[in-house]
Amino acid sequence: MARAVDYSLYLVTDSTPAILGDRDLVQVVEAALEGGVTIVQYRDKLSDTAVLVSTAKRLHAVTKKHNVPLLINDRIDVALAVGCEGVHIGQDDLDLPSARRLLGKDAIIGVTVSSIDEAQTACKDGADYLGIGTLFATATKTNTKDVIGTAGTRQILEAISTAGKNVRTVCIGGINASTVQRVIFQSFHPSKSLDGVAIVSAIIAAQDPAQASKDLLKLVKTPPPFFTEAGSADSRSSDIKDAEKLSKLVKAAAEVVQRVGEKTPLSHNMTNLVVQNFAANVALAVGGSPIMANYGEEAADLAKLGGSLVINMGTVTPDGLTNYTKALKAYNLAGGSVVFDPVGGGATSVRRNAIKTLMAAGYFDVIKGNEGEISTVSGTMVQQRGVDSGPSTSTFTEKATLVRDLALRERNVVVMTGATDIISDGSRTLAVKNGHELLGRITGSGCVLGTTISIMLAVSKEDKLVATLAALLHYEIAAEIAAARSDVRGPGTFVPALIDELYNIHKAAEANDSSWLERAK
Ligand code: 3NM
Ligand code: MG
Repeated sequence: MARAVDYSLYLVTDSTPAILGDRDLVQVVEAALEGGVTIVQYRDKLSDTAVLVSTAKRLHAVTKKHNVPLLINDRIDVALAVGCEGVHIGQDDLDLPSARRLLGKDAIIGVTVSSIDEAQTACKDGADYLGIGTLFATATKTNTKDVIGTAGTRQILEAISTAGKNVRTVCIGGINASTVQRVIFQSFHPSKSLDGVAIVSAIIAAQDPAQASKDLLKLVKTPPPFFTEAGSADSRSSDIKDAEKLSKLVKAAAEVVQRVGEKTPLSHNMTNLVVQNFAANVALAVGGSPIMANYGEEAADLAKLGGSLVINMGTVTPDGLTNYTKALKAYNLAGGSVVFDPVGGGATSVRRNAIKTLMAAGYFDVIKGNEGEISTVSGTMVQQRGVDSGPSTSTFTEKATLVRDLALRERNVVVMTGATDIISDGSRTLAVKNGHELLGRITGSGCVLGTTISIMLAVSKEDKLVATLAALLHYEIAAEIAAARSDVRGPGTFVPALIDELYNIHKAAEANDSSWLERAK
């Protein structure tokens, strides 16, 4: 009978001074076991064989006391000498069938994999578990092959969901308290999920390895603050065309707009120089409370106020990027929603890199952009001119697929703005045809939509798609009403009229009047 191994919090050791310091490895591991690590791998690339064996024996004594398996990295001989529970082998180590022959069927054998191919082979050869990585670039191991992110991890999980049904999985690389919940959440595949996470430095290098392990285990066992049932569906359903479903969503959106009036949610904007004032006015007009704060250190305090954050990288700088990253982590930790507006994302290599940095630094509840920006975020190279969307050659279906797949990949909501806007949370994809041509004639009209989305999100955490729809409808219907006013003669007069009409809709919704929504299309 196969033993039931708990992979939830998998500790991989490191004896280098940079990580272990001058502490005794066995004491550090014992503290980690007291904190709750569920399996231990002794990984030591430096010591001589005799030291490996004696350290492994001491480690085995403490892991046995905690009833936790001990595996040895790479060295089958050491595992045999110690009589511990198994080994972990990399792609350049002894092959799995040979390791199995040497260790027998009861040994736990895990394999490092970084591609679908490697994962399928390891499953076929009878691995007990896979260590999937490298998840994020890490200073602990610099000679790793590929950084695959949560998206790559999920592709591997999907690929082995049948043949590797009984093979357990952990991921590894750059996992710590600020990334662990998102890693589990975003790697999730409905037909195969991770069994745990493997960690080196966040435990071994921690001041207090027991407390660090305890905190990590708790985070592993708790869904992240940004988790919602809505949109965590498992199927790639097609666009919603069913009139009844659509009208339900529009009704839910009306309730969101109304709720803003009761809550006056905070919208924390880290936005570009061009739109600061406009965005603050729009936030007020739609019933929110704006704060334009670009200093990342403030975010931890602001994130506790129940509002949302907008990260708009319209005028990105190195300092700005550091500030965005800090704020993103603070909101992820506090459970405040974050909207990402990757302005001009495809325009320069600096911006493409900024997108990569931010996407790796935290979780975005909503990503909003034009076609070029969304393509860049999803990884397609698009050379943009300035920050406006370039000419489009893709069909509506191609765009909708791009939006849906990105939402599935990130497990969030993606909005692609355009003459027809496309919104998806991966399982529900909708098109919104409201809006007016004058929105394309003023600056920042997309940026302030991001601000509007942030306000709706703060009062509709349970359904981010509905929040996003509410923002689009509120904003674009206001634009239509404003453009039709007799006092609007062009872009200049359109801006104040737009602010007025945003406010009028907010006031109407507050008074339970949803007649403005009759224009929704
Ligand atoms: N293997 P940390 S990454 C041991 O990608 C190891 O296979 C990796 O260290 C792989 O938790 C890694 O400190 C080091 O980032 C992970
Ligand atoms: Mg190895």
